[in-house]
Amino acid sequence: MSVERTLSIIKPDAVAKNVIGEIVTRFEKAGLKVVSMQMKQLSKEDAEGFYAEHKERPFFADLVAFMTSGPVVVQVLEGENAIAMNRDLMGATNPKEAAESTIRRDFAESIDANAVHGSDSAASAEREIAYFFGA
Ligand code: RTP
Ligand code: MG
Repeated sequence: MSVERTLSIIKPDAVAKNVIGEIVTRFEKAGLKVVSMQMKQLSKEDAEGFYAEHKERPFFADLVAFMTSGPVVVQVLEGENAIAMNRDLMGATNPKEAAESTIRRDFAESIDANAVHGSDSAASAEREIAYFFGA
């Protein structure tokens, strides 16, 4: 185990639902520390660059449209095993498949409007943190 940093985004659906606080509380209760945080309206270019790995996928245009549909909260979480811990707290991409008591099970509406993003590897975390917060 090691102390890691990971990028988390509270997506437009969760911001609109007024559950920023409830989601952040889950991170904090699990021992993850919020070390940077910014509320931001993503531009089309911001969202396309962030999700560039998915640009050939059929859902890319919908994903970019959704991520720019309202403000998001972008944050860096730090803690033991933060990358995997955050993915566990989030639950599966499709909220219908997400385990009980996960963020997506409790707050997400659909595979598109799925409440949160979390880096999926150490390499992604490094790239994504730099993308929003610099080196
Ligand atoms: P995220 O990157 O947002 O944390 O989500 P994830 O790792 O769980 O899922 P990923 O495969 O990276 O997909 C990014 C986002 O694209 C949407 N998606 N739609 N219709 C589909 O089959 C489909 N697959 C993925 C989801 O909103 C997902 O969060
Ligand atoms: Mg992903």
